[in-house]
Amino acid sequence: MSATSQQLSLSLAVADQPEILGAGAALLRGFAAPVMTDLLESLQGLEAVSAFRHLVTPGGFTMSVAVSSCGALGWMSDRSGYRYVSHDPDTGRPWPAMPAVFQRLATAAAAQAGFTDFEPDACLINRYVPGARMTLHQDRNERDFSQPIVSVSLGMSATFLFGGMERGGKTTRLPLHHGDVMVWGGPDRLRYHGVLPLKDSPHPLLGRQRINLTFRKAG
Ligand code: MD3
Ligand code: FE
Repeated sequence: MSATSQQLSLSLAVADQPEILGAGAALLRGFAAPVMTDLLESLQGLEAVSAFRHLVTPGGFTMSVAVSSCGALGWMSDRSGYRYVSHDPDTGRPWPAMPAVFQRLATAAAAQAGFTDFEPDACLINRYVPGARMTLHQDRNERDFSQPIVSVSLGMSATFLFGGMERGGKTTRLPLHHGDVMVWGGPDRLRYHGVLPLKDSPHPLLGRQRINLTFRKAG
């Protein structure tokens, strides 16, 4: 058994029961804590290869969240639309490989929420600084909606919004903290969701930023 798998099964033994947010949605508080050192070290390596950048939406707005990616596919947006691409447009090179600790964490979290054998091929890395936000949207650029999405929160806390299947519906607020992991699948996979403007309360390890790792099976 690898060190990471061992640390993650330990976390299963001691973690609270997942908080159930919907039939296919679970919040695993602190699930990333046992692998945090590895995770942050890997993240630093990735940032050095494929830097964070602000993308433009199809509507012509520059996003307040800066993004990068790792894995076989990376998420991309410009005036012509949203899509996944195999190369970083800024470097012309393939996206950096998904670190083993990222992959194991995502697979273990999905399994904990009841989705076995989740094998993400894309990890979108979002960086929020104070004031940055993500307006309500659905994630529908992936090929297979039967695969869940796993999201890992790092650094400053944020307020996550989850809504229904239509844009205008009621939304529920949920605070997300360093080390929390969310899994969205099944009937909750296409829910509208977003993040309120980030408040300025520096984090001891990451300073004035929030990083969110979003794992998808895109291809
Ligand atoms: C619920 N990111 O990158 S992650 C995104 O915190 C995105 O950076 C947010 O939404 C962030 O697209 C939220 C949690 C998340 C991700 C995908 C979902 C929640 C989801 C897909 C369906 C429902
Ligand atoms: Fe999303």
